[in-house]
Amino acid sequence: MNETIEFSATVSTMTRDGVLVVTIDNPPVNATSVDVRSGLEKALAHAETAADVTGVVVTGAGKTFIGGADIKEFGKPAMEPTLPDVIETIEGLSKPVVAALNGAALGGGLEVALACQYRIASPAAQVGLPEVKLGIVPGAGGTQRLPRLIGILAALDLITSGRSVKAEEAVTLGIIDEVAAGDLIEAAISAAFALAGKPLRRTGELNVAAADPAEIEKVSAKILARARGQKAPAEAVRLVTSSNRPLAEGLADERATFLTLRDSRESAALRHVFFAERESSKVVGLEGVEPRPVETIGICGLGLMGSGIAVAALGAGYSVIGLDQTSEAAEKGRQRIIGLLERNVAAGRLDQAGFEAQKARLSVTADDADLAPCDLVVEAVFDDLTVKTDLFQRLDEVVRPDAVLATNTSYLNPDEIAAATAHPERVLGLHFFSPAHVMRLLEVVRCSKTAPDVLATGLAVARKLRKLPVVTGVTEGFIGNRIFSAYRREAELLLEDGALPHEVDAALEDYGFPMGLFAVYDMAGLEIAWARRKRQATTRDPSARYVEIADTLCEAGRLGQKTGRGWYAYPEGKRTIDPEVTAIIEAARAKKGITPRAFSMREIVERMLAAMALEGEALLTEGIAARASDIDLVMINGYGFPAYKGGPMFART
Ligand code: T1G
Repeated sequence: MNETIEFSATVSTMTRDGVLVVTIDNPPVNATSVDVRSGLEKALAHAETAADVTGVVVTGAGKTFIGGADIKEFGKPAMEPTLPDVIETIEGLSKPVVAALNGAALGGGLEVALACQYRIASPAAQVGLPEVKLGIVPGAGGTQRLPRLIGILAALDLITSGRSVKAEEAVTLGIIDEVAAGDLIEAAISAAFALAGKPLRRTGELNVAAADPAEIEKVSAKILARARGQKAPAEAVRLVTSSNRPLAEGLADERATFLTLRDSRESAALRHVFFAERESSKVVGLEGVEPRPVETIGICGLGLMGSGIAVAALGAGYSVIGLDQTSEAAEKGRQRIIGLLERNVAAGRLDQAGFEAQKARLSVTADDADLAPCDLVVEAVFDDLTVKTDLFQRLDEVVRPDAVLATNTSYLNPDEIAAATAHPERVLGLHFFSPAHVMRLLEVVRCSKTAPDVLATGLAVARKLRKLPVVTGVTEGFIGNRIFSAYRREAELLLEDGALPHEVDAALEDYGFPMGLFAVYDMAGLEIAWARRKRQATTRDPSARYVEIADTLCEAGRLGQKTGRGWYAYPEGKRTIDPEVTAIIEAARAKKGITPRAFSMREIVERMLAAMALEGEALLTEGIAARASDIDLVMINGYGFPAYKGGPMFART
């Protein structure tokens, strides 16, 4: 190779066989910051004029090609050259430019690659346009060039879902030309060498393949329905479906749309969520603490929750030993777990070989002693203190003293469970959400005696399970259920003050919750909260306002959907407003002498948000949650709070 030329602090080149190899080195993800853009411009200008350069290869240092635009630069004044400028230079170069995708090419990274004349990837590479997940549309040609390469329907799917695809699928779709079998850079240099002097295939000059307008219409309608009023997916649909027009016109429209969305509240909220997710695993006091190694996970209680946890663990590569009270119950649990795995196979999420491998890593038993090999045991038995402490005391007898014990309790005090064991420092809470193999949120409960490496183990396992872990201190209901209780209480106060359940639900759904609170309540069943209220009755502040409506419903046997009636009635399974409930609410108001008044949707939402934020503040003051953004993540990933509103703590700012 020739000598290295540095065109900027992050862009350097070497020449080989007349091919200029341009490497972007801007850790952590080679984002296209201004230094990268100006370095690329200079390197490309050099390639254009240097007589000894016949072609160019663009690649990234480290494990990413280019992770996209630098999201931290959003909101700051734009600096020249812009990414579209650089991309125009790439596409207009008189010499072939080959993208050598050494890793993820996302957002602006894929847009750079799309403007190259040839794309070659290492097997580990992945490509995608995740912009909609940040509330924006691609801003450097993605919506115009991708349809030119792969057609409108495939581009619609990728751009409006934001999903990334692996190298093999990217070849099948036509996004990239080749997966390099051997050395990527060697292969890219050969490709550039072979293309030199030949007519260049410029993506921007290709025609968008004709597609069936009826099909486009159908797919677009589906996407818009799923977007629930979010702007970015709707704009992405508009830009992609109109890509069959002169490139310059499409690019100008795309850029203007991108800039407007970038400055929107929706995008600010989603960027907040992006950084919140990376922040949440940074736990004070755990820097440099090594997690304990975990290969085998024991799961006690193979009901719905335990089975879901087992499926998540098997999918992450762990061996699982399931324990239940009798061999019949254990066998039933095994069948349930296998049923869930089979569903993954049927849905195409798991292939036959994967299914066999996971099945082979699963065993079940009714004998405590069989849990001896476990590195971690998670209990998901009945939420009763005696049942759980008894189980943990039995586990003390059979598992190694350094194995970690986790309780999945929702409402019990895990400190009390830990205190009943021989080694409370190895106990923590892992609060999964149901169904545990689907829901991403995992509250990791730091008990008063939990050792740092035990907490680190909980986090490491959570990440391997591909969950989103949020650390919480001990309090009744942890972060999520504490806020949810405050939210529910406020909704019930609203009923007493004059709103009806369907009005509260309509306001919440209009705000972006997938389902209103009372509908959720009915789906989950009213009895758990009822039992809790009864438990708390003796300690409740008698001067605090208490709404009895939910108790009256429960006493009338209205426990939700499973009893056919709750906050709503369900004739033939269809949710309908029930005059009986309205009468109960009216009676409750009359009993307290409350004159009902009307509430606007906006007022309802404002009161609900304020109640959540207030409880969030309390959690921060008490040190239960480490940061406001953790609370946002919990509510978004466990309770249906719309991500594009940023969570209850972000929404109040
Ligand atoms: N900008 C700024 N910082 C970023 C970043 C980005 N695009 N991507 C990641 N980081 C930071 C992140 O906060 C973390 O920081 C560190 O990098 C490692 O990230 C014009 C408009 C590339 C797959 O949406 O999906 O292009 O916490 O922990 O698991 O159309 O990061 O260490 O301080 O996630 O190895 C589109 C977002 C932008 C890609 C790597 N691009 N990134 O995953 O590491 S918009 C994206 C990712 C755009 C154009 C537009 C992932 C990754 P810290 P990490 P990872």
